[in-house]
Amino acid sequence: MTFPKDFTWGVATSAYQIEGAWDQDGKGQSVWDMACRWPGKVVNMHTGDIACNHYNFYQNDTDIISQIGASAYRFSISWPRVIPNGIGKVNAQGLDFYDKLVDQLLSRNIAPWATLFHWDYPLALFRKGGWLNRDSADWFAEYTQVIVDKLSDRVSHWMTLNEPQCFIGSGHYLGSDAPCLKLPLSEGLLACHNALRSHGKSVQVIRNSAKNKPFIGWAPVGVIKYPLCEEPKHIEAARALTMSGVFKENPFWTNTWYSDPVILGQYPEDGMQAYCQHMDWYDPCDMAEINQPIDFYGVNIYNGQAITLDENDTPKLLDQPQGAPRTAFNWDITPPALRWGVKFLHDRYGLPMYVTENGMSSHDWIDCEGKVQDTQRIDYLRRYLLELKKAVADGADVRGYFQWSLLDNFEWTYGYTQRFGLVHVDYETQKRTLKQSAYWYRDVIQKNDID
Ligand code: GCO
Repeated sequence: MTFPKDFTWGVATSAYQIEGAWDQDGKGQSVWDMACRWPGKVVNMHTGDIACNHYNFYQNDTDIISQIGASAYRFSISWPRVIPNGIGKVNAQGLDFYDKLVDQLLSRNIAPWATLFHWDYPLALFRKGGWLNRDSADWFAEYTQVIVDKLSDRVSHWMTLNEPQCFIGSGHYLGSDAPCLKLPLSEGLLACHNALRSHGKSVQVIRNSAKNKPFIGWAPVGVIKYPLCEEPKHIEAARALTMSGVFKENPFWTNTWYSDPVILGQYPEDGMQAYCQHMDWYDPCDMAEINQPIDFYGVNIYNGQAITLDENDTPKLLDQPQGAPRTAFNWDITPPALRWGVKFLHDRYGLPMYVTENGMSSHDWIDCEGKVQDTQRIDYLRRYLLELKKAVADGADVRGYFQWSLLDNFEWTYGYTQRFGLVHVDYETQKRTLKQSAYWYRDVIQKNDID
């Protein structure tokens, strides 16, 4: 069995991680510009000031995408590049960049898949309270309108928010990611609620005013528990844990707290029971605003945790065995997370599924012959894609896969220490070198299958 006909094979990036040009042509600052200047927040005080300088190299980079043969490119739009203060005056030059990027992609037959928010929140709006401010949903709708007016004659594929689990959980509760807030649970939940309201308003704007019929989704993290053994009771235990609305270590690390409101119109019951005492601000009337029909479920999956049942059928979370494969990030390599994650989410929400991110960091370098021999990445992608095929065989409506990432790039608080690209970037010279994995992925795309 191959992948479905017309399967979307893509590559993904995000604005702050690759664009650089942090103050070029009237761009405003984002909370990541702030965090990068805050000692102790980002390793070695690395910044996205220059990154891959994609803002000035985008033509070259779109050539590379077509060399790889990807039929789709997932990129994000920098809100403060387009509207420097987040609301109000539009920066025509910033908007123009995305206009030209989209034209370049289309001229190469690459479908643009635009993410509206991948974490680079306008600093000016953060100073007004950011996601804690109830008006943030209107701000996001205003920004969405500007983008839709400019691009929707050519862009049909839209994602609203990328990984709310991270920019809320890590950004507003754990305090690691920008804007680096360690808020009490009540305020973290409020920021989350407003982000979900923003998603809903943004969907409405796209739906009501896009010039081309839009295909709208979003890209949360997949928080995945998967069964080691394929017996039904193990599968159901893994499913139940994957769908838990409550996690002790980090209450924001769940699927259902985000996706149930968006797709089913209510917060999950277990989460509500655990958190409602922290939600004195909660107004159930907001749920209708959050719960707008969407067309697909995008999910970012890098790994998951295996589970088993003990002799009393109580589920037990398992650590990977000692010495098991790990990425340069020290993340577990757990290919079945992709199969089960996609299947469980498809079963619960019934939407067409796209893997909007999957990939690994490794310590890649250019060898004496000028090649980047990233055989580990090839093996990683092969194993995960074989598992994705099983999800297809299980009956999940999987329509596409976006490899993270096209280019080595700025990995948030880890700066440039993690290379996730199919393409190596020399940050001194900005020279791009296709890694062996890029050629391997090109062959997968051509065959629509894996050897
Ligand atoms: C995302 C991601 C990317 C990361 C990737 C690897 O979280 O959507 O944060 O921006 O670079 O996940 O960590």
